[in-house]
Amino acid sequence: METIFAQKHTLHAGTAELYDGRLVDCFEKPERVELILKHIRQSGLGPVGAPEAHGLDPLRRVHAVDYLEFLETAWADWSALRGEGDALPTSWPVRSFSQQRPAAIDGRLGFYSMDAATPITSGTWEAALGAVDATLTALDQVQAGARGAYALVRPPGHHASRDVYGGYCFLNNAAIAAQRFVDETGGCVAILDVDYHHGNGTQSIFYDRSDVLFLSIHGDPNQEFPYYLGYATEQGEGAGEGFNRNFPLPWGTTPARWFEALRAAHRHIEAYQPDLLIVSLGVDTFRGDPISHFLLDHDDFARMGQAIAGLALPTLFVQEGGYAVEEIGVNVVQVLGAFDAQVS
Ligand code: SP5
Ligand code: ZN
Repeated sequence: METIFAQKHTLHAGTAELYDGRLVDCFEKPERVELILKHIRQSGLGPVGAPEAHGLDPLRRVHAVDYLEFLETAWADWSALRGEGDALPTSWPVRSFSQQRPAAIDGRLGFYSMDAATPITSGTWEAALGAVDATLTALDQVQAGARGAYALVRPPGHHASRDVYGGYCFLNNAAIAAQRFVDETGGCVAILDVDYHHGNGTQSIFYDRSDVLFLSIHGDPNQEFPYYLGYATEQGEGAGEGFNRNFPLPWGTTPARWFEALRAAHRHIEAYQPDLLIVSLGVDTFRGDPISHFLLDHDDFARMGQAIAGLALPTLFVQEGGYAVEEIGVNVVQVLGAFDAQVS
């Protein structure tokens, strides 16, 4: 299948994140997608294309206008006061606080964010726009009849909700693609999120809707980031009742247990009969991932691609997490190559 890759990702390169009580090098770094790209070229998965500009309208269908304005201007406001260091929030409007937006940039950083692991830098906004354009260009290919397409993007998207960034995510690439497909075709979409972390942003964006089914297999939020969403009891609300499915799994989850959850998700997708499948493809379920605790091995990623192909749906793969940089390319190509082998 074709990969769409936005070179502009290099504009987003944070220095540090707050992790285990220390500022450490960002896990979400440019080498991630450069190494995936290198492995795609070596393995002959297919051509690599560039994104086409899709403008800001598709973003506005998913994200709040004030949030987009904040993201676009945050670096200028921050750097005017603080110089060259990355913008990181340190306080948040939690229970008992007013929910009004303060004027100070430090206050707005907390107002629009969920963690202190997601720096905003000089090029964050441009890089995030490039990721959306790449995702929508890959979607165009699927809408034009390709059986599958892959958006090789960063920053990732699935933790970003309508007006909150965090978990290394700013714009929800997969959600923007799903909304774009619904708007253009009137069809319905299933989003299968196989990243190790719960896709809280995607869930919340579509929580009250029946035209987008969201399913996520992830570390149990009782134990794992993002902690405050991703429980099995969250099944949608209003018109969306029954159109959200979570499969939380404990640290140490084996491939056998993980694939049981995938089969359960598979049955829900088959019953739903969507017109498009979007896969939020995080490979941080790998046993060697430095921040995660599942035990999938290289060959399990091929099994994953095969199983996804078995759904027999037009499929858009969107890159999310995966932090074992040496092996990230192998694991991604295992998924995509096995998908291609199964459908051809
Ligand atoms: C897109 C994506 O994969 N985002 C992941 C964001 C994870 N952020 C930090 C998680 C911190 C978990 N703390 C674990 C402590 C045990 N060492
Ligand atoms: Zn993740």
